[in-house]
Amino acid sequence: MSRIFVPALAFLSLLAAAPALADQPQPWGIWTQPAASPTMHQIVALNSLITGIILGIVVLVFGLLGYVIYRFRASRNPVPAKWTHNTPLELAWTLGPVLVLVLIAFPSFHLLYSMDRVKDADLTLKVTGHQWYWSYDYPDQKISFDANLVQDSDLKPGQPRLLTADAPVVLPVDTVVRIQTTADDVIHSWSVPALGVKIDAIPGRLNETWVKIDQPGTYYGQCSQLCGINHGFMPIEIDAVPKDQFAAWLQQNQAKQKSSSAGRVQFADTSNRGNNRP
Ligand SMILES: [Cu+2]
Repeated sequence: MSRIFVPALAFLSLLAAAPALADQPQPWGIWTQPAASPTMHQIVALNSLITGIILGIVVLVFGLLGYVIYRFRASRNPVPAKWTHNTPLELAWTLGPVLVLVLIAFPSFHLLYSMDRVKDADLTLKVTGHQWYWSYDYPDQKISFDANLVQDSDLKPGQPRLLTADAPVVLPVDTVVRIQTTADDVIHSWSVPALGVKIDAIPGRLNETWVKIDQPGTYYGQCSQLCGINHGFMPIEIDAVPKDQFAAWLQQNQAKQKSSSAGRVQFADTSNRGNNRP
C-alpha cells in the first residue's frame, strides 16, 4: 500500500508547492490557479463545496444502486413485489434535492452579487477589446495604451508564449480596482483566472466588475470569447505591484503621455496591430 501512497503524496506536495507568484496555466494542472483575490478565494470555496456535494451524491447513488442490484436480484426474489408507490420515500427524494439546491444557491448568489457590486473603488481601469489586442485607460490618471501579443521570436527567457503582452497592465495590490469593459468591434471577454475575473467586453455597452489583488506578482489571462481569427493571440498580462511602485509608474507614464504627440503611451512598435498571428 505505502509503495503507491508515499510517491503519490510526494507528487501532490510538489503540485502544492508550485510557485504562486506567476499565475498562469501549469502543465498537468487539474484544479484552479492559486487564488489571488477575495473573489477567487470565494469561487474556489464554492467550487470545493459543490464538488464535495457532487461526490456525496455519486457515492449515495452508486451505493444504493449496488445495494439494489445485490439485494433485489432475480435469484433471490423469484416472486417480484407488486406495490408501486411509497409516499414518504417520494417526498424524501423530491425534497432532498431541493434542499441541496437551496444550500448551493445561498453562497452562489452571495458570490454573484459580491462580484457585481463595486464597493468604494480607489482606481478605475477601462478595458477595451479590439480585433485583436486590448487597450487600457486609467481615466482618472489620464493614461492610455495598447497591449499587443509579444511574438514568439521576441520572447525573453521566462516569458510565457501566447500570454505575454508588450505592455502589461500595472495595478496596485490591496486596492479596490473598478474594471469597466467594452469593445469597439465584436464581443471579447477579459478573463484572468487567478483573480476570478471573466467579464464580456461588448460593443456599445459598459460592463463593470472589480478586483482586489492579494499580493504582488504577474497574472496572466486571455480573451475568452471567440472573437475572430486571432482570438487566441490577445493575451492579458497584469503586473501587480506595491502601492508606492504603482504611484511611481503612474508619474513616469503621465509624463510620457504628455510628451507623446498621439496622446497615448507607446510602449512598443504597434505597427503590426491586428496582425498578431505568430
Ligand atoms: Cu477577443
